Amino acid sequence: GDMQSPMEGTGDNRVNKPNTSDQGRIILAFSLRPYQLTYRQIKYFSFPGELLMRMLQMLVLPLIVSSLITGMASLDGRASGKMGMRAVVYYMVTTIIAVFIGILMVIIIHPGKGSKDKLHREGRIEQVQTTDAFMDLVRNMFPPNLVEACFKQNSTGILENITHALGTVSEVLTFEEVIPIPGSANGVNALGLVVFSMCFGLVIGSMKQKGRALREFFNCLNEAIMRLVAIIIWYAPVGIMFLIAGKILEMDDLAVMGGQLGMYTLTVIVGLLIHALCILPLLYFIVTHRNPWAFIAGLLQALITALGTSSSSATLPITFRCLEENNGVDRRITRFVLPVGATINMDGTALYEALAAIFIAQVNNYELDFGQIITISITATAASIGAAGIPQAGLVTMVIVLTSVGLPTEDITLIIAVDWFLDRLRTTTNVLGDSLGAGIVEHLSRHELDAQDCELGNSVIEEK
Ligand code: DAS
Repeated sequence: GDMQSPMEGTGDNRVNKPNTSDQGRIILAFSLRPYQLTYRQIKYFSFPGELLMRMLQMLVLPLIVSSLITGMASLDGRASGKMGMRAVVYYMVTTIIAVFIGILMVIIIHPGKGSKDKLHREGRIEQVQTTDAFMDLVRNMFPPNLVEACFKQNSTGILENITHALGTVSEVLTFEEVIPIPGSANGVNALGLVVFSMCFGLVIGSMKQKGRALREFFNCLNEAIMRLVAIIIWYAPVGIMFLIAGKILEMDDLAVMGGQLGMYTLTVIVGLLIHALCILPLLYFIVTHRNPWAFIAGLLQALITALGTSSSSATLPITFRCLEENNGVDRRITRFVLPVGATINMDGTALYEALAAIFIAQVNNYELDFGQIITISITATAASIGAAGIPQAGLVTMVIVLTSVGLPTEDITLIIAVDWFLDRLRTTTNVLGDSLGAGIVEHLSRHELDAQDCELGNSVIEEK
């Protein structure tokens, strides 16, 4: 209910009469709507939100690196191997379930009726080969230059071309001046940094006495970054309020909620809700026998931040705080699992990509056979792993999914108009999946953690 209210506002053909129930929910934005602010005024208005986004992004890089290195260094090889396996199994299982729900929903609800007259259809986007895209994914795991990896993804450039093409065919993507356009030079190569930090952490962990200075350095760095996070937390509610309110003010320009697009939006929402509010909590309950809602309640701030920023990597600092402070998850787990999860585990994105690809097939009256649906499931999974945790990254990697079954990639423009909104919801699902995963991995790893506590005894206390 709450999530849908902003969309209802766009449905009534740019009538600026604010809907009373919406007004009650997000008072600030809706009471300003009748004033018809200009684009510039809206940007000024959402400035406090932009600042929050920048502060969070500022911390992400040192946070990923320091937490992974310390996390890996404080575990012995055997323990980290086991935990890593558990995390990877959890990521795979939940992502596959998410894809399955997405496919099921879009087939049952069938939002796309074959139609000749498309909403917009201009511009051609270069075709991308699935193999090239897969190679880009692996290529990014091994950045040739670590400094460059801090601000740039390595790619054959194919995805970047597509991003530019998308930017020109759509007003919507260029709209997001506050937030970097996906695939642009602003993206951190998180995957590459994750791989490097994990290996580096493992190595200095095994270096005994010699590695001590480095271990202490990164541990201390991590501690300091988390203290900065604690400061930003105070500002976060204000920033998020302005981020969301600013977006609601912009919405008049996006009033394209036609029947098909409306149904499509609804289908994605239903799919995400089923995954986030039924499947994931159930899984958490089955594994841990603990109350998932109490756990989720502790995550509320992270979930709202995800909704406000539409970036799981910008939300990462808050996710850390919520899990460690509110839910008491062991730091050895969060440091290890969260940066990896935020980078590769994106249930919401996987669900969305499979669903959107089939929607595009439906609109084109294109019958998909069973093999093609399997192909979509596999490529949607890969595309969600490859998507960076930045706004609308999933829209760009969807090119891989569409190409794999020969669907027209320029039809991404059909769904661009609502993507900013769906992006927020899928990002929230992504963050929820990562967080419940940390809880589950902690539960499964409790014996190793206990054993390590006894074994290391004093040295653990000393490092803390
Ligand atoms: N918004 C992204 C995230 O941070 C992913 C996406 O675009 O689907 O999770």
